[in-house]
Amino acid sequence: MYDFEEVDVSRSILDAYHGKFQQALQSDVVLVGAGPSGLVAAWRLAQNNLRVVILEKRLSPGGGIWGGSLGMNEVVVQKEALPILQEAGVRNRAGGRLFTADAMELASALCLKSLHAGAILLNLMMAEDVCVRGGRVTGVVANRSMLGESLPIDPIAFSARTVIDATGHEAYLANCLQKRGLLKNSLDRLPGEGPMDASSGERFVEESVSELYPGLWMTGMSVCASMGGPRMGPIFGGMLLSGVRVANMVLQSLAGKNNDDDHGLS
Ligand code: 48F
Repeated sequence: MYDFEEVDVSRSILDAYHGKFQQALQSDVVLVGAGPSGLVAAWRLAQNNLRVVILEKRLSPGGGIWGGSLGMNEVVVQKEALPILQEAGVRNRAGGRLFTADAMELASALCLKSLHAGAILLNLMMAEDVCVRGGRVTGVVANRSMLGESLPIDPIAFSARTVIDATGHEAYLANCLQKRGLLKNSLDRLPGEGPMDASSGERFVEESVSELYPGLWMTGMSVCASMGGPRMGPIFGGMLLSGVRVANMVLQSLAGKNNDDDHGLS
């Protein structure tokens, strides 16, 4: 007979989850979306001692990785992304001019790497909106997935120094700003993705990583969806490289802000 009762199980969950939730309420970086780009960015940022929170609306993190292409659970990457696979301990196979890896292995490894680096991942957490103060994104408003859509339940705010939109094809946070006319372009809606051009898309998703609005950075497919880059289909190297790039740019930007604060410029 084990020495515990049901109430001990319930209390353990509540204590641990609420501890995690408390910590998540205020952080350096909130990332919305736990696909390949978001997980790699979270891993890199947490590795650099930032307080990182990932909000994912689905039950399972991993985004589009699991399904590979047509449900064939292999992902394709180009050689430029191999160092990321190697660092994550993901095995790969050469296949012509490209390389493949098991989709399950990649999704699991990226989750584990970001968590072990210190990121907090809250699943079933749907970002509904952004917080904007003084012309800067200062956080994310989120609700329990499905609850917010079906019942009159108010969301909760997660504050951060920087927010990253890693919501993939939805570019959800960028759209929140766009529909209110807060982005510089005067379009009614974001340009959306262009037609497929795999190699140009892969370049675009990495090279066009940027701060779309003060405090809001874009990575992964949301870069293409918000800036009109080509789609690229089932190749994932660009997503991983885009995650590394946004992490490096955010680190640089936050380091600059720390220096400004040190010099009384904030
Ligand atoms: O779609 P997703 O995997 O984004 P990504 O990192 O990678 C794109 C590739 O998977 C693939 C591709 C490869 O060539 O084109 O599509 O850009 O992951 C996005 C994650 O964001 C979550 C969504 O459930 C998914 O796991 N997500 C989207 N909107 C929200 C969200 C939201 N409003 N709140 C929370 N999570």
